[in-house]
Amino acid sequence: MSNSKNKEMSLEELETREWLESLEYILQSGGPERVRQLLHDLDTYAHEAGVELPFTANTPYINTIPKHKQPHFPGGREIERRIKSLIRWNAMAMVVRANKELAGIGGHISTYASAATLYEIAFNHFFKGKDNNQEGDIIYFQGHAAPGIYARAFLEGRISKEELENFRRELQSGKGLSSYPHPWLMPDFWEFPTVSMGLGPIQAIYQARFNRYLEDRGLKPDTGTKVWAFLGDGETDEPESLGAISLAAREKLDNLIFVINCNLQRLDGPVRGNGKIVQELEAVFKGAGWNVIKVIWGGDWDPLLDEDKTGTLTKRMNEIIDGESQKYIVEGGSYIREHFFGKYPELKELAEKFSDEQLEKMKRGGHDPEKVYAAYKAATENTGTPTVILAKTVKGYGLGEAGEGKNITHQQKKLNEDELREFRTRFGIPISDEDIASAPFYRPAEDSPEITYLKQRRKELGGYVPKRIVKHQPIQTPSEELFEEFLKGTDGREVSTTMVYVRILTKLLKDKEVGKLIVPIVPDEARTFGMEALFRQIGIYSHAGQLYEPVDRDSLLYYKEAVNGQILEEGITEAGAMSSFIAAGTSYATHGISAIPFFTYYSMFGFQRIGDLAWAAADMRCKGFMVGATAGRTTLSGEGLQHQDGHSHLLAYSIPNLMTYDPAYAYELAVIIRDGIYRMYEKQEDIYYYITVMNENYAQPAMPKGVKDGILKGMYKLYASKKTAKAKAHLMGSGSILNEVVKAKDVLEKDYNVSVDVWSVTSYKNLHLDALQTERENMLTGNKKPKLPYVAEITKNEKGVFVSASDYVQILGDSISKWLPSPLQTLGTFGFGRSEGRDELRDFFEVNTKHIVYATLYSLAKEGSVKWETVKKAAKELGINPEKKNPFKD
Ligand SMILES: Cc1ncc(C[n+]2csc(CCOP(=O)(O)OP(=O)(O)O)c2C)c(N)n1
Ligand SMILES: [Mg+2]
Repeated sequence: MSNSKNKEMSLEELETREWLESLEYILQSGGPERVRQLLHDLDTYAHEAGVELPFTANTPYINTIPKHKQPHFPGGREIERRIKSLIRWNAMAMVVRANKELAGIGGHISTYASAATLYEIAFNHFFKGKDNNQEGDIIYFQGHAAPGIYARAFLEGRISKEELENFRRELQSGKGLSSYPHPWLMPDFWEFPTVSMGLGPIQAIYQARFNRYLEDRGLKPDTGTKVWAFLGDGETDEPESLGAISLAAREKLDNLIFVINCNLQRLDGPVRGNGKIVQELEAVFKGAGWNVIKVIWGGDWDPLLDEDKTGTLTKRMNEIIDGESQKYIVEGGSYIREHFFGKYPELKELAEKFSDEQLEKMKRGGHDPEKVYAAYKAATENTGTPTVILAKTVKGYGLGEAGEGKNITHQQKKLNEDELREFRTRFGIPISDEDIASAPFYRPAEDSPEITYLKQRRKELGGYVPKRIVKHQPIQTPSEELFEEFLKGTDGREVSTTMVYVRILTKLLKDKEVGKLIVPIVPDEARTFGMEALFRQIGIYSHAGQLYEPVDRDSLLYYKEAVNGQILEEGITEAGAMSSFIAAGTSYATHGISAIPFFTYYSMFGFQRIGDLAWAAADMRCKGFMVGATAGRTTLSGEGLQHQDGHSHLLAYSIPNLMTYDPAYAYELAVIIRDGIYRMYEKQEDIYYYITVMNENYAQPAMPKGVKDGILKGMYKLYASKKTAKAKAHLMGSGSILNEVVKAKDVLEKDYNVSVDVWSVTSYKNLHLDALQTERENMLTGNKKPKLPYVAEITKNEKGVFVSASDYVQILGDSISKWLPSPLQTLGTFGFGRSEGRDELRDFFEVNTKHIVYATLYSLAKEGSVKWETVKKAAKELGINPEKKNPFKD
């Protein structure tokens, strides 16, 4: 190197030193805020001068809260450690015992083993309970950690030994415990199903937002309740886990805390072997505007960090990748010395003060109660942003040779005697060598210091968690009068069921009793459904209010955002909107407020897109109305293959407690919605609703007498033919296709001398399930005089053929054919949709008038009441083409 180069280098060094000294001076004289301002100004200056600065959203790979800022730990370290050890033991034992009893029954040991400290600090110091009418925290426990939560409840005396014994054996006599958090199965215990990964985090975000909504609308006070979501680091791969985090920051949800257990492993192996999951998540959450607290190193590392004057230790911490971190756990002390500390002489020297055993025992942050406490305290006191705690832990912590840090650990369900003994000794569980093989449960005496402490802590925090309590009172169903106008028909005025639905919703919103409880939810489609009048009428909820003048301020229906707005306009996120639906639909339990959500969306983007959330809603005993608009494969014209829905009712069929309806007329819709409110909110049934509404305009008829019961049960006779003829047909229609059926009746009666009765089928699911249940009952009771299912009962005296047509797949109609008095010909819309007009689509899918007429004549010919020549002639007259494209395949 030349002399001048040397000189240049030292000049640079000199310059750097001068700058640093100035900065140090500013720090001393003006404090951190002034430093921040100065750096910001420098940054702006550099940008303006065209200097591109490298972007990083990361801080060094060390704890966010340094030792000197750590608060005093108020708990009893030793007693809390003993309690935690007992819970660890029982959680492990319940899995081991269950699998001994019945091989393959499953369960997870290592998830809780890694998360025990994260939970115990929260249980002993943070989670608020619901006693004395306190609101309590809302906690999403990681599904796979369930054994630990049960084991704690066992120590608390809330779960018996027998129940622990029946972990994953829910069908045993005596109570069992469900594998994961399922409110459906344990309605007094679990509140939120989390085990389908990703659903917990997104639901927690919208829950926290819904809490704010209730507060801003004056439906509940702000009591400082926190929403906690515990999730795995592998779980963050799910799009739902991270997909809504920007909303949480935008809405300033400082009532929300994510705790991500970064044990670096998922099911098969490392989460980011070649990178660092903690750093990756830090950047993602920081970028989205969250308060990020990293808890990486335990207190054992603090003295080392103190001694590290050159920054080499931090540098080394920054260098290592997760695959290496995992290896340190599996290989132990001498390996850590050689491979972690051995890289730099300063670190090697630092490590010499410690034995291999000491190095091996140096904890990760997520296993250090004081570090975790500090993080939780900071999170609960943080204002203005949501917080995520990224806690580094070891998967299978304490399992030793049985799986600590090993790739197989997630699936480990069995420990041999040696491994059990080792576990026992490591955590000091008072179980003798003779007893160890059976991994017995252990609960100290009721008056032991452990039980006393644990109970006292929970008492001070407001009672045990998790606990699901339903506090709400039944509400009065809106009066018949409110719905009366919809029963009268429209006197020839053509309106769609979507328009009718919006009108019903509008009236409900004005109702004294239920109006304020209605929560309209839309994912950016309100205008599509003609709901924009609601914007102005009830406002769009926005915590910030409306900070701008909307461009359409002069119009009657302007886009009004308001702090007390009632509509949740979620933007283009069906998953988010569904999460809001769940928060609202379960608020009768979470808050004791019977919110009635109406989630209106493009029916195609419902169950198909967010089916798993709909399943979780069912598990949670969620209530409310999912309203699939622009429904019907041939009714929604033009939109084509991706939009035209002919199967959402099939998908909805699969959810056991979901009521589904495909109504055709205004009065049907009105009857169904009123009954829905009655059943869910007055009678308090744990069901929810899926109703499709269409955008085809037609005259809405008045409600015939005596059909209410049939509408609700799923089928009623709409028209009885006045014609007498040899040929008799029964046409069944649903949704807007019922109109095609009615037209077909006229053609058949006029042109082909057939007597036709028309039936409106509002719910094939109801009919089918009723039939299945009636038959089951007949069979199990060996009933010699079997009861008839509803559909069989109402059709038993009918003669002639049956033909059904709907805008949905044929299997719905076929599902009830067995209970009809004669064979059924089903027309439906199986296949891919097309961009086309309504008439063309109906012709393509063979659900229009002409195909219904033809199918009826064909059925009658098969039956023998119509001649085959008539069928041939009709085919010609109607223009039936046997060579036509097949909608199943084309
Ligand atoms: C949607 C979904 N996909 C897959 C699974 C199966 N599964 C259960 S646990 C697990 C790994 C979990 O890893 P992580 O989130 O890191 O949790 P840890 O047990 O390590 O705390 C997987 C893939 C699931 N429960 N849900
Ligand atoms: Mg993990």
